[in-house]
Amino acid sequence: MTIMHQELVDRLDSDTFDPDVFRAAGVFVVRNAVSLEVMRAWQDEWAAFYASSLREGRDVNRANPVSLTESLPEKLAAMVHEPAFARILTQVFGPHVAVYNHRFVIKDQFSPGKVFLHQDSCYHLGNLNKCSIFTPLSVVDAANGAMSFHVGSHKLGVLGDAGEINPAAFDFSWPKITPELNPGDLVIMNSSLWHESGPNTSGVHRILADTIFQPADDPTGKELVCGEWQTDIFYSTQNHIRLFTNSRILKLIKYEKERAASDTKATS
Ligand SMILES: O=C(O)CCC(=O)C(=O)O
Ligand SMILES: [Fe+2]
Repeated sequence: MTIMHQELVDRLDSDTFDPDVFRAAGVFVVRNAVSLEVMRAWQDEWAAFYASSLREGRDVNRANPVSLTESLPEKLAAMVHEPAFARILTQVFGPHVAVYNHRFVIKDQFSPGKVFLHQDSCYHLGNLNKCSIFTPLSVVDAANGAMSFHVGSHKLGVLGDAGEINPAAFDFSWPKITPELNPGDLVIMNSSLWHESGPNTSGVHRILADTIFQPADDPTGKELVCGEWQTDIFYSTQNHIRLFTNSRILKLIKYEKERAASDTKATS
C-alpha cells in the first residue's frame, strides 16, 4: 500500500528513523540522532577551523558557492564514521555501506545566496543508489537559508540534464518541507530528491555537513563505513571529464575556446 502525501509528511520527522517512510518520501528528519557531546566536539573543531582558515576569506566555488572547497581538518573528515550514521544507513542499504563524498555546504558572508531547485544524482558517478546525510553544526532555519525538500519527487528518477528544475513543467507537484534543525538532528535525503534553499538573511552562519553514502558494491566508494567492501574494482571520480574521448562538456569547452578565439580575432 502506498502512503499518502500528508501522512508521509507527518511521519518523516521523528526521533526514530523509519526506512519505509524514507523510501516513500525520499527524505527523513531524524531528531536527536547524534549525542550533544559528539556535536560539541565537531562544533569546536569547526569553530577553530573557521577562525584559522576561512574567516578572512576563502576560495569560493563559482559553480556552487555553498560547497566548501578547503580541505577539512582530520576530526571533521572523520565524521563519516559516527555510528549514528551507520545505524540509519544499514536500514537503507543493508550491512555494507561506503562513503561517496563528504563535504560541507555553508552559508556565511562569502556564500549567503539561495540554491536553486535541483537533484544531485545527475552530478554523480557510479550507481544511482545514493543518499546524503545532512548534519547541522549550527541552528538551521528559514532565516539563515534552511534547505527545502520536495517530498516524493525522487520517484521521478533522473530528469536527463543537470541544472535548475522547472516544477511548472510537471502536471503534479510535491509537498515542500523546510525543517528547522538543531545540532544533533540529521536529515537523510535520496540523491534524486528535488531540493533547494533560500538566502541567509539573518547572518547567523548556516553550517551543514553533506555526506553522501552508498552500498559498498559501488566502485566509486571512498571509505567503508560498516560491513565489507563488495567490489574489487575502484575508480576515482576526480576530474571525470578525463574519462571521455568526446562528451557534452568537452564540446562546450571546445565551443567556448572557438568563441574566445573568434572574439579575439574580431577585436584585433
Ligand atoms: O547548501 C544548500 O542549501 C544546498 C546545497 C546543495 O544542495 C548542493 O550543493 O547540492
Ligand atoms: Fe544538492
